[in-house]
Amino acid sequence: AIRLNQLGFYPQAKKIAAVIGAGAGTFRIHAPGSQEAVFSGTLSESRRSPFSDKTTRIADFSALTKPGKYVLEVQGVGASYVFEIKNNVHEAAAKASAKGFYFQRTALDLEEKYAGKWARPAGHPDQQIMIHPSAAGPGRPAGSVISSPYGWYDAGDYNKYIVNSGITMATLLSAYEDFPDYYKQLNLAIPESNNQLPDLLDEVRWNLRWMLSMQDPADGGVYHKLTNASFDGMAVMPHQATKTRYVVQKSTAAALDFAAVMAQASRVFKDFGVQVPGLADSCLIAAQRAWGWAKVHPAVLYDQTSLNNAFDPDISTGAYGDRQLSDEWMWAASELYITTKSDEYYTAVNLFPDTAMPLPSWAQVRLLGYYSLLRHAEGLTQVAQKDLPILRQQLIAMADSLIQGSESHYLNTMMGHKKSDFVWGSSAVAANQAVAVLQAFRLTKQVKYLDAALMNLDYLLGRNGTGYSFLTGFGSKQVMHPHHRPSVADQVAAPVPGLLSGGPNPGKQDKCATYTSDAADEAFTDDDCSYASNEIAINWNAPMVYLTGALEAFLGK
Ligand code: 9MR
Repeated sequence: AIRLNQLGFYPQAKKIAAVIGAGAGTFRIHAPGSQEAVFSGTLSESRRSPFSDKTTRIADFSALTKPGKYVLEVQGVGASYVFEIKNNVHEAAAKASAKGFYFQRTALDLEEKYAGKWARPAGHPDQQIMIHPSAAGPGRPAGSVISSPYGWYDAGDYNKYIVNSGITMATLLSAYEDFPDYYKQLNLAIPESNNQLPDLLDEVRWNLRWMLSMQDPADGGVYHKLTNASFDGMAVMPHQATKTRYVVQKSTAAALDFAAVMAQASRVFKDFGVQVPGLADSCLIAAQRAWGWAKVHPAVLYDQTSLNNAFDPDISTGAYGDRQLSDEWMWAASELYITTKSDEYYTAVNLFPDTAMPLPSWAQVRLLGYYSLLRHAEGLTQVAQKDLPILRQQLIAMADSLIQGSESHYLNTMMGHKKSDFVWGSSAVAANQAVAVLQAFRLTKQVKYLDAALMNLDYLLGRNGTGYSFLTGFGSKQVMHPHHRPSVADQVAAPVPGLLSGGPNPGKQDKCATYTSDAADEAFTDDDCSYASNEIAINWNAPMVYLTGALEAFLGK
């Protein structure tokens, strides 16, 4: 009943627990095994979850700053898990969530010295990929074969999707652009750790090389995904999953997301011309060609139903079928403009059609471009200068509206004000809200934004309606059975670490029998049948990397 960040708290930062079902009264904090209180306080007034109707009271022990191990106790309710107050309290989580991408790598043996007990043979070399009839083009007829190796598995399945790689890569590259000093020293213990590139960028490069191979050299178009015709069974290790793989139809969303990522990657890797000669130039050329293809094909949607009506074999894996591309245009234009400083990209698209500031997701990438414009504001040309102060204000207003109401909220988080926060992958909503307010913190240095980001990290690590810590391998009440094929198939009891579970989703599209609640904030089951609430995915891990890295960079010592 006592929900708190199960990893713990920074000595100098805000410290909150939410106590479910508590009456008015006090709470005490003591060392494990001791009865001597080192801190005591009064619980807040009662609040109510609008979803489950449960009541909570908030215990605020921010004033306890002394490092150590503690237990929080409330009479009549019980005691919390043991938690710590210490410097760098999220360092291990920051490393593990980035290392989670290493565990998702295709085409590489995961050796024991890097992967520990999760060592496994390489899966999916992806050097013999069929051109699906929907993807046929000059020089690449249906049934011909291309090589498209490397990259990460998208999620609990073994396919590789350009659209979802888009926001994922942007979030990781942005973490690097925002915190280069932090990432230059962060060692992820991956095979490339001893080279001269920051480890996070080595990891990004693994997927970048795959993405580059998804562009048709003939016309610059980008295949929407590389996939089996249908999902594999659950108890299959990567190297055992050997079904035929295809690249399917090119799409405008894929081309634009690809263009945006390549443009951003180009400027990031430009600083490493000695380590990765030519990569920055290759990325920029690839970005410009994809943009050129999109201009000629501005509205080619990926619609799996129509594709299956027209071509064989049928494809039934993840669609990532966005139908609204204005935000993809804004994002690609922004990134190409920032990297090239050519005004033609800035003016090619209406970057500010209205004042909406929608939270990023795979289907909504407008803010990825806005974050980048603000990040690089100082170096931009005249054409952008009139817009930047307004954009800055809008971003701050968005952060303010995310924060608004948190103080009286039943968890004291930004997450969970609205039922619509609990979508498929709700953990990424919490993480992306935090990334948004961290942009406001970078712009203003107002601590309320940093606090709000920390509150949402607390949500992900235990202060939530389920009581789970959603990052595998971390916390006292851990997710043990994510919908993640290697974790199911590998005979190791613990799941692959550093992966963020999707989190509560009242949609329950998987129809698993083991859910115990219909409430939006509780509709979660730690069962590998639950792809709708307990899968893991690269686009959810990436904002967790950003959030934990940012908090360590700002609050770690
Ligand atoms: O994250 C995606 C979510 O927004 C969609 O509602 C859902 C259904 O289309 O698909 C999710 O993405 C899945 C993808 O299609 C296939 N790999 C696993 C992804 C996470 O569940």
